[in-house]
Formats: sequence, C-alpha cells, structure tokens
Amino acid sequence: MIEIKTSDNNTIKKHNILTMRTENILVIGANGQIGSALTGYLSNIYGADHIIASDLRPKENHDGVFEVLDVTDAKRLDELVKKHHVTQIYHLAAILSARGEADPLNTWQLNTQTYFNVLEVARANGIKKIFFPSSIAVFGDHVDRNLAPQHAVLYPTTVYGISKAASENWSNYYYKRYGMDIRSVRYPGIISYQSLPGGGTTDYAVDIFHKAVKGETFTCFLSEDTYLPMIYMDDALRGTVELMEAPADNLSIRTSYNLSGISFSPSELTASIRKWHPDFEIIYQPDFRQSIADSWPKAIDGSTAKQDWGWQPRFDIDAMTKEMLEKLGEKYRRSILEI
Ligand code: NAD
Ligand code: AKB
Repeated sequence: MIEIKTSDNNTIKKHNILTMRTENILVIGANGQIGSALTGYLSNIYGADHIIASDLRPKENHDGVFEVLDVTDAKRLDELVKKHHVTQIYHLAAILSARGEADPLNTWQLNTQTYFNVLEVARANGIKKIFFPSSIAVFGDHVDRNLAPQHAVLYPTTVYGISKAASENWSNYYYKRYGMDIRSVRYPGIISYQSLPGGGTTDYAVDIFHKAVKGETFTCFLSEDTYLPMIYMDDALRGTVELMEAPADNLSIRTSYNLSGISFSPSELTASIRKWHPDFEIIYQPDFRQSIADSWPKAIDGSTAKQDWGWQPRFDIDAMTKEMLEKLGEKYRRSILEI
C-alpha cells in the first residue's frame, strides 16, 4: 500500500500500487457533473494514460484519452473495450430526475438499455469491475424520511428512481448469476464547482453558489425548509474510489450502498453562504421539482458503508460552502466558466 495525494492537495488515499498501474478504466458519460471531476481524480491515482474518458461529444481541452461513445451502441462500446484493453467501467450516462419526467419512456429506455449494454459487454470481455451510480431517488413512500436505512422498501416516485432501483437489482443479479464484481453507491445530491449539474432535483444547491459569487439574487425552485441529502464532490469521489478499491470479501451489499454526506435545507445553505456574502438574497418559487424532493428522504444512513469499507464523509456545510465560493470565485475571476 502507498499514499496518494491528489493534485488539489486535499485528499490522501491508500491504494495498492500493483492494482493501480495495470487497470484501464473506461468512464462513460465523462463530460457530465461527476465525470468532469472523476476523470481527473482517477488520472491522479491510476495514471492519465489508463483513463479513457467517453461521452456523446468530444470534450474541449480534455487532457488525456477521449473517445466519442453513444453507449446505446453496444457494438461501439465493445470495440472501445477491446481497443483500450479496458479492465474497469464507470457507467455514468443517465437522464436525471427532473429532466427524466419530461419523457418517462425515453428515460427508462436510456437509463436501463445503456446499463444492459455495459453489463453484457463487460460479461463478454471479462471486465474486472464495474461502477454503477445509484441515487437517493430510489427511496419513496413508506421509508423513514428522517434517515432512510440501507435496507428499505423501494417505491421510487420518478422514472429516474425506478430505473435506478431496477438497475441496482440487475447489478445484484449479475453478481450472483455471473460472479461479476459490480460496485455501487446511492449518491446524494452532489455539490461541485467543476461543472454545472444536468437536470436533477438537487441542482439548486449548485446553482445557488454561482448566483452568490456573481452577486445576483437566486430564485430557488424548492421551498426554504426542504431538507435533502447532499454531498460535496471531494467526498463523493473519495467514497467512490474507496469502495472500488475495497477488498471484495468486505462487501455485503451488491445492490447499492447508501453514501451519507450532509443534509441541509435551502434556508440553511443560504445562512451558510451569508457568512461569506452577507448581502446574498434568495427568493422561493417552488415548481414541479418540489414534489420530487418531498418524496425523497431528508437524510440517509451510511452505517453499512462505514462498517464494510470505512466510509466517513469529511465536509460539513460550512467547509463545503467556503470551498465552493473560493473555487467559483477564482473561476469567474479568470472568466473561464461558460454558463
Ligand atoms: P450529468 O447529466 O451531468 O452527465 C451525464 C453524462 O452522460 C452527460 O455528459 C451526457 O452527455 C452523457 N450521456 C447521456 N447519454 C449518453 C449516451 N447515450 N452515451 C454516452 N453518454 C451519454 O450527470 P451526473 O450528475 O454527472 O451523474 C452521473 C451519474 O451519477 C448518473 O447516472 C446519475 O444518475 C448519477 N447520480 C448523480 C447525482 C448528482 O447529484 N450529480 C446523484 C445521484 C446519482
Ligand atoms: C437528481 O437530483 O436527480 C440527482 C440525484 C440525487 O440523483 N442529483
């Protein structure tokens, strides 16, 4: 085991060096909110030459290997896996909760068909590990909304949540039936400065920082007291790789682990932002996303992840706010962020 320090000097991780340099990792959906941060994070750990980023369109200024891939095309996926001798796949492509409601059947088709393509191509090529991102959207009615447990009845209310709950079960099926090493977390809403989020219900908690940094009033599409589970990107990335590097024998969950972070409401986030921007203003205009948020838990219980692979989030709300404001402030000052 060795110690790794990421380029932002934030995180020190222990990984097995023999594993690190022999993996070739395909990231599908690499241009999105998570992919934009994850590809760099993985490059620092496994080596830039070992990370193959892919998405529907090329990424401007991408530093490393990039392939155009529409993952509805299983043949193209198979070709890329063979071409790059891929050993691990991170499958991030999906339509998220709010956007998904505009076209439920297409969302179901995209989210599930792409996952079957990944599972089947991985099976045919002997891929060693798959990462599948699930979501707090799997929870719905009849769960304890104050602290959703690891094991709960899943009655998701969005087509996005239904597709994630079904995919969790398919992960478990492929693990049991074919012995495939598929690992997954239920991410809370992810807060990050690297890129804008893509059509989720938790997006307000990223958009709000952009308005604060620009000195503008923020119109929030959720009510002031809507608590949701959230997590800062640094914690999300660290948790993801910690799970992927954990010994297989330690893992008791092959559907998806609750990945706990922090929970807050728009008014609490506003109060945190005002510690640095006292004049920041917010108005509340709840829309259709309010009912999605109301069907999700306020917090999730991450104790199984803690027990199995030592999960522990590091960022509280103020630590996250401070870093978001600093990083976005730098970006806007350099005028390199396109919005
Ligand atoms: P995003 O919408 O920002 O990015 C998704 C990416 O997938 C986009 O770059 C898009 O171009 C790409 N994509 C869409 N269809 C594709 C296709 N057919 N082939 C190839 N690429 C395609 O999403 P994100 O926030 O980065 O989320 C990534 C994954 O994590 C998703 O599965 C999402 O459900 C899950 N997740 C995200 C969050 C969050 O808060 N961001 C929370 C829970 C789960
Ligand atoms: C969304 O809001 O759809 C995502 C998620 C929590 O899955 N951010």
